[in-house]
Amino acid sequence: MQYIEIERQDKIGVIYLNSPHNRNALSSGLLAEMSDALDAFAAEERIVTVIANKAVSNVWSAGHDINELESDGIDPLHYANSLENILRKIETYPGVVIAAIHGSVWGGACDLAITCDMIIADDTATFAITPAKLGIAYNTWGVLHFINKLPLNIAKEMFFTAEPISAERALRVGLINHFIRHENFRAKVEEICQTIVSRAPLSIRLFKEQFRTLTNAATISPEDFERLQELRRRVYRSDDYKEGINSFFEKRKPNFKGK
Ligand code: YXS
Repeated sequence: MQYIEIERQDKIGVIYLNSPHNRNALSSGLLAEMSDALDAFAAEERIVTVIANKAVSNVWSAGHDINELESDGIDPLHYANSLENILRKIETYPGVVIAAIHGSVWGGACDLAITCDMIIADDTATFAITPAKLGIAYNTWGVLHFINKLPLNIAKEMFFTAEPISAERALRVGLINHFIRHENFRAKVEEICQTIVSRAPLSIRLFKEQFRTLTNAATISPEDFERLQELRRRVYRSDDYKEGINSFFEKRKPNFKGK
């Protein structure tokens, strides 16, 4: 594999993000390999899958691969986007998916981490959701992930400021399950995995599906859905979105004009 490494330990599967040249950016190539690994672990009935990064990197993932963000008037986060596909695959995985976070987490990778069933982070971890930095029209399903996981004011602060929050604060606000000093991190992840492996797998798979179905039960009218889509369309067709993308590659601050 070119972008990830995988390990198998009895009923546990481990996916290591391993694309250091672009800080584990969630490229379609990396996401395709992650998707195949999740399919293989599900077929092998691995009741726990861990998504981690090699400790050598101080970035868990830099988020969606910005090179692959469409900016020609097409929705960059449409339903069939490879990141959206992997989020749905994590949500429907027949077992527990744990994000083991060492280093910083950015943008769509933050959505991926909170879509996992649990997050265990060490003292180097930070979390940022960054569409406002790039002028991106985040998708409505993605916003719902943060509403389901966080107090509304915290979710709003993260989206409006696009600033990272520390692991300590992430624990206080309930974004992560455990905040572990780096030296004890691997042992804690292993301990939690082994506890889950020791429980009844059929019950675990039932709970996973019950949580997913009930969590996604938010209803909005078709008219409201279309209205939000139109608001998103105005953003992803804006000059600001193009400015956000260009500023990243030109390594300069964006100059947003609100149009
Ligand atoms: O210049 P080279 O070729 O060496 O490449 C650089 C970066 O361009 C590349 N890289 C990325 N490439 C594609 N997509 C990315 N998201 C991305 N991030 C980084 O990796 C090489 C090393 O980057 P550099 O020099 O900045 O590394 P660093 O260690 O100084 O800083 C690490 C980061 C992660 C703090 C920094 O790279 C960074 O701020 N990256 C962008 C984080 C971000 O804003 N991600 C959001 C992506 S868009 C997304 O996820 C959603 C759609 S949304 O924004 O809506 O949430």
